[in-house]
Amino acid sequence: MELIKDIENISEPLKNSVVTIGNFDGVHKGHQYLLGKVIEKAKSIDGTSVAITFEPHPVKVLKKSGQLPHITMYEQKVELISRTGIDVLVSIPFTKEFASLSADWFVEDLLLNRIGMKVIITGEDYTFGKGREGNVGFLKKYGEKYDFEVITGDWQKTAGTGENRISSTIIRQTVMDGRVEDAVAQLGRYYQIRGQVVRGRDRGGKSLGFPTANIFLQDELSPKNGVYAVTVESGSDIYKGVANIGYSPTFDDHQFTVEVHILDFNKDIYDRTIRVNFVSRLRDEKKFSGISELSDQINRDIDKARKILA
Ligand code: RBF
Ligand code: MG
Repeated sequence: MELIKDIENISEPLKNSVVTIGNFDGVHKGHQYLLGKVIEKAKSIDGTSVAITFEPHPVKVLKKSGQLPHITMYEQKVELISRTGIDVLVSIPFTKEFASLSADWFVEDLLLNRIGMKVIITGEDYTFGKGREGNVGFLKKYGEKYDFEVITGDWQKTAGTGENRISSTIIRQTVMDGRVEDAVAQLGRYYQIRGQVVRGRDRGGKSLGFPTANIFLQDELSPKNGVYAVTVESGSDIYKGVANIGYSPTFDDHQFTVEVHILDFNKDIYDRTIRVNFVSRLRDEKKFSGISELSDQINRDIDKARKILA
């Protein structure tokens, strides 16, 4: 896959390009289905499959309270889109200025002149350009004038099962509820977070007997507080682990942490970026009467996790 971060770098229009546009947060089954359609169509006309996305997420730029936890941070999103087999990913830096460009500019300058669009595949409710003046009707009118095809569908529904649509909003809720097992069906993989290992209170190893890697999250969505069976990826290595998300109420820290105890592991991984895949929710976080009660419980968590991850 070719990643284009600056549209000025597209010197000549891409060949017979089949385009889709979206935020693709999560690159979930609905996105995967749509991207598959784009690839299939591009093959049929000997063309180029193109996904256009925005970074950062437009909501963060346009809304005052622009807080939206990401299902996938940028790097994971790019990796996942690349894995679908899309030829070109155009990642447009989303700014207020970009948002103020007209729908005419968007189609003529960006999609036709730069990207060489021959086909666009979008959702039925897709809108774009300043004040959302661009929509499917707008595209179809342009399509007749400039000879490109507009294909629309309710992809989130088609990709779902029965009445269950697949959407980023639904997945955010699923993860926030701690239902990480259900997220698998919607994402087509385990829910993952990525972050740098930072120094914690050094209590886990020394007094509890279970050292943990504390993970610094940017604005990535964290599953509901509690304890989970996880796998941990560090570079090309993969390990089993148990994660705890929350405030460690047994102690009086009142500090939110995402931490993972990696099984059968004793390396120093400070400052490394690790990836944590949530396989199964084990329990709620609890306040224990003392360190030994908590450590007994963590031993049971580990036994359970070993069985689940075996
Ligand atoms: N702390 C709690 O106060 N209550 C818990 O239920 C709890 N469960 C945990 C489960 C696991 C698998 C792990 C690794 C940690 C857990 N902790 C819990 C956090 C623990 O207090 C913390 O790792 C140490 O205090 C070091 O910061
Ligand atoms: Mg994530």
